[in-house]
Amino acid sequence: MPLSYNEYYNERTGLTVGVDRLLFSEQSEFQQVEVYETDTWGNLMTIDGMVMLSEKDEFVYHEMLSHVGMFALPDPQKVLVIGGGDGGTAREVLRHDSVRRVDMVEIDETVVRASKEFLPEVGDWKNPKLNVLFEDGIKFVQNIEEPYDVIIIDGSDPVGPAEGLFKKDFIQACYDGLAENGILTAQTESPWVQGYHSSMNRVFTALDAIYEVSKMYLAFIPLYPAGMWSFAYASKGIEPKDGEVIERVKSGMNRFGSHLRYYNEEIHSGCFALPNFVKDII
Ligand code: SPD
Repeated sequence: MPLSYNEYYNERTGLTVGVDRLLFSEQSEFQQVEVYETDTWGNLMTIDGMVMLSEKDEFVYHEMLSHVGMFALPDPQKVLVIGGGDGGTAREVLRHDSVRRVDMVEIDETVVRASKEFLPEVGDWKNPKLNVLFEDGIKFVQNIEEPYDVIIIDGSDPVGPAEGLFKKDFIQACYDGLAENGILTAQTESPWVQGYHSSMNRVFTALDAIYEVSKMYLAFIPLYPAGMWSFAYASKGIEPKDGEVIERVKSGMNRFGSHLRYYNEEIHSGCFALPNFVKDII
């Protein structure tokens, strides 16, 4: 019988992907990291049995996690990515000419090693502006000395090492580590998975309390539970749909929009529209 990878997000309900081979499997100090060759989605990385990315659909997540926040500022120079060990978020951030340095703080070197070998197109690893640090992102943000223009939280799900990324203390430390007009974006799980509602609610309650502006936005990612994914945008004052921001998105699309496969000006404006059942969660 052909092999399948299954991720169950509610007892017997979940996602099935046809698998041709297991390419990588390692229990690191933190988590079980695996990469499969699939019949439909290219190579697929999982952590503790949950899909992190596939070669075919990763562009949606990484473009949305990066550009929605990056375009909010006229000149983002210093960017911090917490997690993001596959390199996809940093790759998108580095498309912005104003960026001078991206610090990517990944707790688990296994993720970077597996990505470089089996998802080689995802990261822009040779870019001299990329600085990879193998540290605990939660501790890192507590000791930021030179503030960042943008902080992006690209962690795994709120179980295991990423649980603390959904807590108020961490969200406050990110605020303290941001420059005057700083922007935060974060992945905040699928609105269809009831088991994550309390984490989602906790994050948005903290963001509302700490940041001047906080909003949820959505994208459609086929290999994540139920295909709908939420993200947080928070800032010290910049509204994501201000006229100036929209103008910047337009001019950005002229510069590098042809490399993007999901994000565009219409998506930027539309992604903040939330269905009522999603509003109820937060
Ligand atoms: N259940 C999926 C959670 C995915 C969060 N991060 C993915 C990492 C991709 N850079």
